[in-house]
Amino acid sequence: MSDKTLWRGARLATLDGTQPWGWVERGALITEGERIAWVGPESELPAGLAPAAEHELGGAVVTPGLIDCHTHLVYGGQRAREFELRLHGASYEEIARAGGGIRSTVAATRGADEAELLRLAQRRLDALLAEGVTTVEVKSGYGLDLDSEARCLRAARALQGAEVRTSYLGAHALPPEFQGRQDDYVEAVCAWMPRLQREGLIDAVDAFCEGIGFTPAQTRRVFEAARALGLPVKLHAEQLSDQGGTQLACEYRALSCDHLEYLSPEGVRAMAASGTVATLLPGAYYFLRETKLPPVGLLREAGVPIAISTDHNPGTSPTLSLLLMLNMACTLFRLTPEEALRGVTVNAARALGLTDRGRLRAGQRADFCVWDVEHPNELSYYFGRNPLRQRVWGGKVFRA
Ligand code: DI6
Ligand code: FE
Repeated sequence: MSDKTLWRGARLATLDGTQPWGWVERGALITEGERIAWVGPESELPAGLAPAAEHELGGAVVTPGLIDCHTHLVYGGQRAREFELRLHGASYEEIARAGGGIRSTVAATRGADEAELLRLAQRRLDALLAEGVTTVEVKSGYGLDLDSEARCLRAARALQGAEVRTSYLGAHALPPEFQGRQDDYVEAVCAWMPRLQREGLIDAVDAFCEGIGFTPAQTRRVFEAARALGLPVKLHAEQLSDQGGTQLACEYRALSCDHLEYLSPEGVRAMAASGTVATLLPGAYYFLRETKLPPVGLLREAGVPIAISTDHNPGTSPTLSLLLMLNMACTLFRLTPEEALRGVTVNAARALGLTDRGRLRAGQRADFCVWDVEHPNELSYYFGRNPLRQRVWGGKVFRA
């Protein structure tokens, strides 16, 4: 008895091959267990196939499962009050310097146990799943001591419904107990790393290189510690100012540099040379009312792969809609709808160091979405509408 499942009557955006969208007008897919066994035009389906199950999709669009490659999903509390203060005139940086901002979330996170952190994060993840997310990256960075960072990473690992990749972001902000001792804190972040890795809690190491975050020299310390453990790195870089963090991250062959509004032409060249993905975060750009655009034209010309993500976090991007980010990537950053879709699939996979997902191709994971649209450009066109019909994760079907 075959355990193959046949999906037919699909309009496929495979994002594979040389056609725009990797388009197949009358397509079919065969899945076997967690993998895609075959993809192509329905007219070329292998003969003698006896699938155990068959789905007729009636012309619905199928894309790879969506990948949200930059989130801070695990934290306590929320920051609507800070949003209000900003509307009364305070800036994000002023609030951060006055001990609010990230630090207020740190206090709420430290006060929550693992079960509570998991419950809150699962609710947030469920919103992402409802729009077709099948892989999500989750950062720590609101615990800022060994136990609290471990608790957050364990909660991330325990999330259900999508594959989770974790990033250790100990160097996110300075915790109050290290006030005036930034270098000591960076040493502590490095010292905790092997213990967290031994517990299987770290897939990559991240840092916030910024005037209100950590200096390039401190970021380098963190990256050295990661390299010594064989862990890949990524970086919050050039979000509020140009610190040259990107060039530094590229020395360490970073998987991705994220935000990048203030990225310089030298930074773009460094990314192209190291094969680093540019992860753009339109939610944070929008919510901070940033006006400096990331250098999309230069990134494109240099052939730097562009990913798009929610950056879900309570301070600068409280969105839980990756589809809305597709629209914003187009309206605010002028990406094309195809670039935007590649940004939440194949390039997002690459930003996580994953090569087994992000396209519809034989051998890839059977992670895909069935959409009630006629063309995948509609995914970027609507905002505030969710046309997901089915989400298939590891070959298993979840209805929207
Ligand atoms: N950049 C951001 O936009 C978030 N973290 C970071 O490094 C903001 C985090 C927060 O305000 O809680
Ligand atoms: Fe972030």
